[in-house]
Amino acid sequence: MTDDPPFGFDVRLPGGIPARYDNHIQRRLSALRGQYSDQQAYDAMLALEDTLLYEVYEIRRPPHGGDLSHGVSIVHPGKVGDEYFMTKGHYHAVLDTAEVYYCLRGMGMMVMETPVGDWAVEEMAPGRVVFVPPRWAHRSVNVGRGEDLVMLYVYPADAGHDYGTIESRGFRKLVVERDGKPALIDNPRWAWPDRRSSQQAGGGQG
Ligand code: S6P
Ligand code: ZN
Repeated sequence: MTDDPPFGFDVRLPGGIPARYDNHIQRRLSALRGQYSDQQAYDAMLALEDTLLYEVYEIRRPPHGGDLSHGVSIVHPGKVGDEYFMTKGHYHAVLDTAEVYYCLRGMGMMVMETPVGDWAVEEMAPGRVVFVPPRWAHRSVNVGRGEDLVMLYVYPADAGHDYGTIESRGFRKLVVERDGKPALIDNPRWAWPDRRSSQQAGGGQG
C-alpha cells in the first residue's frame, strides 16, 4: 500500500506516448528468437538489423494486490516472412489475474490461450476493449498496414510475468498474412502439454 496521491496524464495520438511513465521497454527482433515460424526469414531479417518490434511505456505500481499497473504498448507494423510483428506474450506469474486492453489506434489481434489448450482471438481496432480473463496467456499482434497498434492496458500490480511457457512452445495459433488479409494458422511447434507428458510416461493408448 502506498500513500501516492491521485494523478492523471494525457495519451496523445497518433504517437500514443503517455505524458507520464516510469519505464520504457523496447523489444527487438532478437528478443523473439524461436517464435516466428519462418526461421529463414527471421535469420535474414536479423542479419540486416535488430529491428524494433514494440515498445511499452509503463506506469509501474508497487506489487500490492489492490494496486493497478498500467501503461501503453505500441506494436510497430511489419512482418517476419508472412507473420505479423507481435509481442513475446506471457502468462501472468500469478495465474489468476486478469488484464484489460483498450485500443487507441491501429488494427490488431489479441491472441490468447489457457494452460489446458483453450484458445481465443479478439480483434482490436480504435475504441475496442478486450478483456483477458484470469489464466489466459496473451499476445498482441499488429495486423495493420503501416500503422502502429497503440493500446492502453491495466492489470493487477502483483501479477508478475511468466514468459517461459510461451517461449518454449509458442501460442497455439499464429497470425499470418494470406491474400493480403490476416489469417490464423496452427503453430506446428505447439503441442498439448499434458498429453505429451502422459505419453512420455508410457500411457500408450493412442
Ligand atoms: C503486461 C501487459 C503488457 C505487455 C506488453 C508487452 O501484463 O500484458 O504491458 O507486457 O504488451 O508484451 P510482453 O509479452 O513482451 O510483456
Ligand atoms: Zn499481461
